[in-house]
Amino acid sequence: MSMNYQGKKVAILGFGQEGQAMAEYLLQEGTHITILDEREPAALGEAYESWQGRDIHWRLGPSYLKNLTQFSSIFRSPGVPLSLPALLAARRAGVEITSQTKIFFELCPAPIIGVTGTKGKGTTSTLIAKILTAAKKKVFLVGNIGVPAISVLPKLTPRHWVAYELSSFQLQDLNKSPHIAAVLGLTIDHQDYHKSPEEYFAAKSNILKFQKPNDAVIFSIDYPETKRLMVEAKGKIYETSRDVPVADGAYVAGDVIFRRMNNRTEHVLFRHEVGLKGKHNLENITAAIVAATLAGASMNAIRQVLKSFTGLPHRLEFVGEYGGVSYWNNSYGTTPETTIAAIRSFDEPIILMLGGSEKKLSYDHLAECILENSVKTIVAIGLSADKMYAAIRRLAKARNFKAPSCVSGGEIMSEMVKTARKFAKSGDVVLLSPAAASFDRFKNAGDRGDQFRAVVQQLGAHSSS
Ligand code: UMA
Repeated sequence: MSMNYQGKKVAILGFGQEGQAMAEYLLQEGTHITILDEREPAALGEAYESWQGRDIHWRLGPSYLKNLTQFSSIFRSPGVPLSLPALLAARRAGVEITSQTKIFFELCPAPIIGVTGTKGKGTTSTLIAKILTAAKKKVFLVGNIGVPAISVLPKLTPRHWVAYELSSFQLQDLNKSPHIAAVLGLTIDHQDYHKSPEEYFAAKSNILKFQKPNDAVIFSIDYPETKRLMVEAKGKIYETSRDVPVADGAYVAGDVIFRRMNNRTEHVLFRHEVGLKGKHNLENITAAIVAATLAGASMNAIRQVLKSFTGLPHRLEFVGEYGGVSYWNNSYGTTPETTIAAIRSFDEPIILMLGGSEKKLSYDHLAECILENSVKTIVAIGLSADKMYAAIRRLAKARNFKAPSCVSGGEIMSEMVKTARKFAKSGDVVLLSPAAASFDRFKNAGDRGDQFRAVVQQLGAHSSS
């Protein structure tokens, strides 16, 4: 028995990807499991159906948080806020509130490379995993990227590596830190979930807070909120920057990406040789170079992957060029900052598909970026677009600028793309980068991006026939 949950009465709170993987693991351990989820069986659908006949109990629907004190432990899924009053009350009554991430860190026999940041963590952890694979190391890519870590635990040995994308939701109650931690750019996000920006940054800091002196931490020094965490570092500090040379780490100077580690400065690649588009990706690339080097990857493996890897779906993904207009899917641009980074990646005139569900963020910086860059038309595709456009108009008026025009994209993706296409001329870019979550009109950000890609490709099929 690897954990003390055998024969215990344990609840799994949230039956999504992590909850199901946790249930699978605990069943092998002989735990008495109850599934708690706000969704009713019909809404859980496949997740409910496929688990019928297994030795678990269910408490679904509105009363799912009642009587939590009957459990000795509760495994919270990342999407369930730790600040739920019922959870806090259960903890006060002596119930252990834990998570899959915590248990994984407790039991993992392999060294972990953890990556966090407001954006870019998926791309960076993927790069690290790809480089380590190219360097002939055995590596598992897990976490927020969409692979519950517990599902790979039985396969791990001390000879493996784990590249772990960690969100603030997963880090929030962690009490161990990875051996190598990378903190990318931090800006404010998830104010619909976290109580305050402070709570969000505190959650992020857990990635380095419990490190040991022989661990390592990599900071993106271009971000004040990231730099601020340096005082908490216990391990050796490395830095990355896309603007200034660093003493120990990786950076960009002019057209060249450099690695400076162990008192040696080496030219890694020219910027144009790199497969990933966008200046913001230089932040991900420099962090991946340092992390992979610390894990023992060769320069050859680093160069090979940086040249060949062109990106993940929904993260500034090139979809196609039709009628001289190129279409880019940045559906994971769910914050103003990611949309700002995407806009800055282009010099061409942009038709920007903007808006989604409201997250109570400020849109002033986004407005500034839109006015100062090449956005010529905004296609409103979600509820928050009105608030965003109001910020743009307000700033344009104050500065005596002309605001780009804003048109409604309608309710469904095919209408949205058609509207964008109507306003695009040859040489323009159509950019889906909503600066907002997707829950008003789509299942999730992935669904929004998949629909965009499908509609655009259909458009391409028509235009070439
Ligand atoms: N639920 C409740 N009560 C609540 C909230 C949710 O009962 O208050 C239930 C829902 O009805 C649902 C289940 O919990 O049935 C969903 O759990 P979840 O939201 O934790 O989602 P999972 O499917 O377990 O996926 C989680 C991560 N989701 C979130 O953090 C919201 C996935 O990150 C991650 O890929 C997966 O674990 C594997 O580790 C997604 C994400 O949106 C991509 N992450 C955020 C982001 O990247 O911005 C942080």
